[in-house]
This record gives sequence, C-alpha cells and structure tokens, in this order.
Amino acid sequence: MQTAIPCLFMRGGTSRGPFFNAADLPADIPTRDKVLLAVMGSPDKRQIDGLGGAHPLTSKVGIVSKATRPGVDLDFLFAQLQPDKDTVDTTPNCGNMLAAVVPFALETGLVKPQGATTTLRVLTLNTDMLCDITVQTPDGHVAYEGDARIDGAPGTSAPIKINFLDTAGSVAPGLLPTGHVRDVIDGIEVTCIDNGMPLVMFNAEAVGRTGYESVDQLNADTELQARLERLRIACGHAMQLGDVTKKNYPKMTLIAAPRAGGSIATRSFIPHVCHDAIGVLAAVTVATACVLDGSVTQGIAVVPRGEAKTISVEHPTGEFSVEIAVDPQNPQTVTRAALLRTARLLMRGEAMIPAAVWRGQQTNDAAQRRAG
Ligand code: NQM
Repeated sequence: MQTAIPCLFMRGGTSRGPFFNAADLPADIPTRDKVLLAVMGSPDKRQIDGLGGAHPLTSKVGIVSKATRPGVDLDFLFAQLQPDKDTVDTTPNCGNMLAAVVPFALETGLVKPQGATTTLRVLTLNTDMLCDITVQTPDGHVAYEGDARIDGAPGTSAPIKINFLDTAGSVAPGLLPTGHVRDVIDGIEVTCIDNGMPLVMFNAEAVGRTGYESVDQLNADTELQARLERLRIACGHAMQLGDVTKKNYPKMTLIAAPRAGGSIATRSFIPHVCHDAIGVLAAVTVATACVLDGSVTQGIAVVPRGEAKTISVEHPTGEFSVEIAVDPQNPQTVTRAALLRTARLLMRGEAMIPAAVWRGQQTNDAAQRRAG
C-alpha cells in the first residue's frame, strides 16, 4: 500500500510544483524530506519516478498552513529540490511559488473569499518574510482567467498582486552583507546584495560575456560556469553565508545595459543553471541594486526619477517590472516592493508515497477532505 497525500499541482508565476497542507505531511522533518524527494522523483536527472519536471524551476514544493502569528493569515514554507540531488532546501524564498499560496488556501478551504478580491497576509517561514497578496475571487471562487501577462509563462491570466513588506537581508545578514555597496572579489567588481534573495551582481563584460547570450548558450558555457562557481564560493564567505558549495544561493547575476526599453538586462544563474526569466525576489533584489548609489548597476541601468518608480528588469524571455519605493529621507532604503504574478491550479489529487519511504497515518482532516 502506498500512502496517499492530498495535493494540488499548481503553477506559481514561472515555477510549478505540488502544494500540500502542512498537516498532511509528516511532522518529523527528515521523514518529510524523504516524502518530498519521493513525490518529486529526486535524485534522478529525469525525475521519472515523480512529479518533478527535470529542472530546478519545476522541482519546487509549497507547504501551506493557517498562520499562528496574530495579524497573519497564512504560513508558507517553500522547499527547493533539485532533479539530480537528494537535497530539500528550505532556506531561500521563492516569490513565484508564493503567488499560488492564496489560491491553494482558497481552493482547499483553509481560508474564505472576501468578495470580488481577497487580500491575505502571508508569512514565508523560510526567511520570516511578510507580504500581502491579492487575488481575484468573483462569485466566491478563485479566478484564473484574465488579461495579466507575465513574461516566462504563456498566455494571460488573472492578476495576483504581491506587496512585500520586509525583504532586506532574507538569508544574508542585512541588505548589503559585506558592509559595502560594491566590492572587488576574486578580481571582479561585484555588488553582493539580499533584498529577498542573496545575489552577486556584476557586469557581464567582467567575465568576458555580453549579458545578452541565450539561455542555451549560457547553459552550454562550462568555462563560464566554472568561473562563476569560484566567484560564488568566494562571495558566499564575504556575504557571511559560509560555505555555499551545496547551497542554492547566492544566485549569480550578469548585468548589461537594457536593450528592450527596460532598466537593466540580466542573466540569472540559480545558481548553476541559467534561469529562463528571473526569480521574483531576485528581480526585487536587482531592482533594489538599481536604486542604490554606488552599486555595479551605475552607468549601466536606466533608472526613472522619483521616490516611487517602476524598474523593468529585462531577462531572456522578456521583462519583469518591480514597483520600488525609497525612503525620501534615506534614498538607500527601499520601503516597498510590489509586483504582479499569475498562478493556475493545474491538477488536484493525491501524491502517492511508497510504503518503503513512509507509512503515513492519514489524518482525519485529510480523510475528510478526500471524502469531500
Ligand atoms: O527569486 C528561482 C523562481 C526562482 C526563485 C530561483 C524565485 C525568487 O524563478 O523569488 O522566484 O532563484 O531559484 O521561481
């Protein structure tokens, strides 16, 4: 007998993966991680025995529960798996999977719709990050169809607005964890920054590239990848992240002048594969660097004037707009970051776990939900 765990399979932004109610997973973390590896079919390059899509962006899991902290509606724990590794990393954030959290909670009855739109406060447990998420709920149901377009996902969908409340220093100690807005590390001028995602940003020319290469070119460029990994490990120490050899961060971000009317061009390694677009919090962090005096974006980025601005981050499949507001008294402090995502429920059902991995007791809750 396999153990059946209720599961919704969802796209969140430009990522995709199974979502679970935390109460349906083993409470013990090593057992939970074994279960998640079995769900996704990792480690295996093709993830043939699981639901993973053989890429880091489709090797993600969302775990949702009702919040315990006053003033917060939902808790979200994100788990990053890898196709060919046996790791379950819950240290970094994922702003893409985050976009599917409120739809999941509404679909599974964890929360009730509020009217034509529903706004809930979500705590991402990975880094203790708060945000307000607004989804369309006409007629008491989540709307997935609409006119909102995000580059990196086909077609259009109903908009999901995410308003981040506190992102600085998500995993690293502070926005600028080296203490400087710009450093020279391993011979390269870099900005090491974390406004939701730890990033190392540098001019693509500093590593002999243009920053406009295709994802396929960059994923085939083993010489560049070796150079980036050496730099990443050195920057990990400088950012007080310790030995990052086995960690999914910092992400390495090549930058160049915009060439499609945006603010800056990017190629983002997450951290060993080049992203087809850019992560949500990676885009927030790039946008933040664009408004910091002295960062490596200076002389490259085209930044609008004013306290509130929209920074358009160009990436391999389009652009990602981030609304950024800075403190007028201290323009080096970002007070708000907001952006648009979409999500879609792709499938509902049960993830089946081999008995050799976990002989789960179905909770009464799960059994009742299955019974309808
Ligand atoms: O930066 C990819 C993604 C992400 C993470 C990654 C993300 C974020 O595109 O908030 O969304 O950086 O591994 O899903």
